Amino acid sequence: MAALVSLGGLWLGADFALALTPIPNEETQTHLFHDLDHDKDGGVSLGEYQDSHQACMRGPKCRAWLERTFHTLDVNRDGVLTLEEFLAPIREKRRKRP
Ligand SMILES: [Ca+2]
Ligand SMILES: [Ca+2]
Repeated sequence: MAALVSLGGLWLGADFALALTPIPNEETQTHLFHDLDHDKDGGVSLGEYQDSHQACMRGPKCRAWLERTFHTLDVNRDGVLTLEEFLAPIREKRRKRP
């Protein structure tokens, strides 16, 4: 019973943290996506994604994190982020928010 209460507390904590984290505006993210898409082909390649994070690319840890983030967003693993893939995490957060 105590474990259940503690689990309930954890979930409450997670919901609270989620509620405090601002979700980026979808319109802002759409603009960002088009900024990242340098050659305007409608997709963001890893190169384009890295180009927009020049400061981050100087550190190996940040660089690895950047690549991991890109591959996480690239759901269909074709090496290109579509607007849908780019916005998916925000839409997911919005769905989870009470
Ligand atoms: Ca592109
Ligand atoms: Ca993709």
